[in-house]
Amino acid sequence: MELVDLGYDGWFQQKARRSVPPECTLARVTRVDRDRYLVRNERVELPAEPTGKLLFSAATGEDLPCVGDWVFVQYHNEGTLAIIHDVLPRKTFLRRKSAGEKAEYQMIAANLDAAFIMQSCDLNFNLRRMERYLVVVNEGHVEPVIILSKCDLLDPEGLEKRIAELRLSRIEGRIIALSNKTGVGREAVREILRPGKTYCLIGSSGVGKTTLLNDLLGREMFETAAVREKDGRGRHTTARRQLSMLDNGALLIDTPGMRELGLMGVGETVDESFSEIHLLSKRCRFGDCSHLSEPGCAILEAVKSGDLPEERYQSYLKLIKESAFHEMSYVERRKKEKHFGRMVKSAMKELKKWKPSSS
Ligand SMILES: Nc1nc2c(ncn2[C@@H]2O[C@H](COP(=O)(O)OP(=O)(O)OP(=O)(O)O)[C@@H](O)[C@H]2O)c(=O)[nH]1
Ligand SMILES: [Mg+2]
Ligand SMILES: [Zn+2]
Repeated sequence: MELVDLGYDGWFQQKARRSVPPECTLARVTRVDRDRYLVRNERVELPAEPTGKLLFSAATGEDLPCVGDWVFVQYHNEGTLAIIHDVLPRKTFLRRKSAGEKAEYQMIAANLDAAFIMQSCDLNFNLRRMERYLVVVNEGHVEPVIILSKCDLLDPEGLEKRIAELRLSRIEGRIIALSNKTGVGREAVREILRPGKTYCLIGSSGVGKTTLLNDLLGREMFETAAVREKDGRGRHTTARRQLSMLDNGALLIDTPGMRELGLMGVGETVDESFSEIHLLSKRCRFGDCSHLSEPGCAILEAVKSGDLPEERYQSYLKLIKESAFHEMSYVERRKKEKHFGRMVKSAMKELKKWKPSSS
């Protein structure tokens, strides 16, 4: 096997040339389990540990190696342990806000060619959540592919309706209806997977990410578990992020189901995910329009005239609010939260006056 088979290309080569630590060679991180790592080189997959220097110089979790990263390693103990000295810059990435008050990120995976955002057709289906995932994927410059899994649980009309709902929310890109049970959609997924390219499965616990991976591998390599009967929620079966190589040479990363996708978009990303609103905003009378109450606000006018679905406007506000907050300190945030909440409330009230039919 060569490094190109593991996804290495000219982009990384150029980055690597700049900064090779002495006596180091390249490997790719294939598993992260808390502070334990596996890396893979041309020959083997083996355990790895970051140097103390790398650990202690990491300002945030983002600076630590994550699955999919290219790293510089030195081999020890007769080649049975790799010591990670440095992480190459990331071409693309997925990251989420860490728990806690500080505005910090946690890496999910790096150097992906596409991300499969999976939602199941049952109770898990949720447009707002989909929008959040898309923001995260866009922000990391990763191409999204939406998978609606467990489509065997829904009749064809129901499925059409869900897809229409996604499209109505201006969610573009590929949508694949998949059933791991009947095999519907599996070929469509397979067709996307290219040798030497890296893909990642993300989505709530229990939607069938690992089941799909096992199917593609052709064997029950990783554990799966039934969802809870009472609410259809998953049991957080997958505990670590793991990269596997499929028979055709594609690289697929399975991730643990995320509880709540902390979002830390920059304004730009929100604009990308809400491109039609972003376009409208250029026609607002004031350059710094908050789109809440200003006269001449093109966005509010579009909502009033019905050109822009009110739902869509609300999720835009929600995202803007969240992303703006992350750039503030905690105390600032607490203050603004109240203020912003009041402004949204009064803007909504205004709209109701204009459009009594909408709710
Ligand atoms: N009906 C139906 N059930 C499915 C399908 N795909 C997966 N399941 C079932 O859903 C349950 C959860 O599947 P997993 O593959 O473990 O889900 P996961 O997304 O990996 O969940 P976490 O690892 O917890 O994040 C299992 O009981 C699967 O058999 C499907 O297409 N249709
Ligand atoms: Mg799993
Ligand atoms: Zn405006």
